[in-house]
Amino acid sequence: MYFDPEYERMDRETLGDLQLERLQSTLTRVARNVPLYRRRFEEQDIDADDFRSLDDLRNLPFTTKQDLRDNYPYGLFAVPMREVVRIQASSGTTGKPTVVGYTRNDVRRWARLAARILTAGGVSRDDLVQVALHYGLFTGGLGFHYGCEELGASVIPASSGGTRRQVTVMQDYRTTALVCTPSYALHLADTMDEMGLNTNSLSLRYGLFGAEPWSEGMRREIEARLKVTATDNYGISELMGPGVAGECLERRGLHVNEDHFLFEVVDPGSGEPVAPGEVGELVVTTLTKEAFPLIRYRTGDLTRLLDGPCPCGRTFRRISRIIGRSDDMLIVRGVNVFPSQVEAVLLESEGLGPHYQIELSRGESHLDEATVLVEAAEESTATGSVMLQVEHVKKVEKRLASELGVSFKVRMVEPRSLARSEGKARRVVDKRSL
Ligand code: DLL
Repeated sequence: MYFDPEYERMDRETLGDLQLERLQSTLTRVARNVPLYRRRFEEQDIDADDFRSLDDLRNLPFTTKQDLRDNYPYGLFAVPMREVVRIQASSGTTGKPTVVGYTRNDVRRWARLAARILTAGGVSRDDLVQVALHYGLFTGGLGFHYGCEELGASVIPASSGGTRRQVTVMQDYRTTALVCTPSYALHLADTMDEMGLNTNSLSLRYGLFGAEPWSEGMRREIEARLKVTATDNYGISELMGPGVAGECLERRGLHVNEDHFLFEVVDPGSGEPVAPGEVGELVVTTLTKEAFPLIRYRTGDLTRLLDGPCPCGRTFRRISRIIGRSDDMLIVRGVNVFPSQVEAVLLESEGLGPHYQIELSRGESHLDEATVLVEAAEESTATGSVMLQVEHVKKVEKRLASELGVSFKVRMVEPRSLARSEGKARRVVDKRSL
């Protein structure tokens, strides 16, 4: 039931002492080894040795995604490259993804935290776990894979895609636990229907899902169709990947691995802590990461802290499901996309005006469908043939797919046909009902 009972059930006072001790040593290390932190601490007269209480955390500056971009690729590493045994990156998007390094200890700890989350979701060494998340720079596949091995479960590294093959593997290998994104779980269920397969003939019992937003409604549908107990898992590559927080079988919020991460919830505008239980932006400080420690990292994810004991016996605090994002990053089929990246491609393409809108929907297949409506440039409609327009559209679709790592459909519309706004443009219409 617990993978690390001595930590997962630690009394809160001892946990607080452990967190403070680990925070102090993290602060000392980043001040010594990471120029960005050394500079900031000096500027603000922060001395790691003065840290006496976890409440002092709020005096430290935030780290933002922009800081990570400015220091691309290795500028925030706190150890020499010879200590780094693994490189991962934030999902899919090109431009400047965030590169994350892991020491041997980081990889070991990551495996243990993933094993905790798997255990909390019902998986044991008796299970056959099909990991249908991408293996590669994305942290999902490898993160869960190492967690399964650490736990002693039998891992089936199916990776993502090849949906019919996934179903065949699930049936033939008698998979008992499935790990993937929630939208892919529904796509698998649809494919099973198409293949005429009765899910009762499968051996599935547990499903661990994450990497994208989903809802209780989606959970019910996945559980009913795949006959699994479904749990939610939160992670983010900058911090580690999966293994940061996850639900236990009570499914009353996601337990945070608090011995390795400090969570705060702040008002995205003011940066001040919100009242207990209020929704705000999740800010995380790593307590044990060696290669890539982060201090007060603004995740952009909106959630709230849930206090009070959980009947499962774990003492770690919980967060609610991720409610949304404070910035404009979109997650399309698990790939992070910023509207600004779409815009950059459109603006460089011939025959297109600058006005566009991104529409997101979830089709019958349950997979995200992304369409960019873009106005034809006035001059191109005056002079251009339909054939030429079709050609432009195809070119742009190709560029978008290669720049973003996920396909977007492009629909050219009449000049001046998209709604204009007097304030901020509404660039994204999200019709995905979760
Ligand atoms: O998605 C790590 C992961 C892999 C987590 C597999 C769980 C399972 P990134 O690609 O860096 O890392 O994307 C991180 O995805 O900031 C959230 O916005 C979103 N996200 C992750 N888990 C959840 C979740 C992985 N359970 C970004 N619910 C985060 C809602 C989630 N959003």
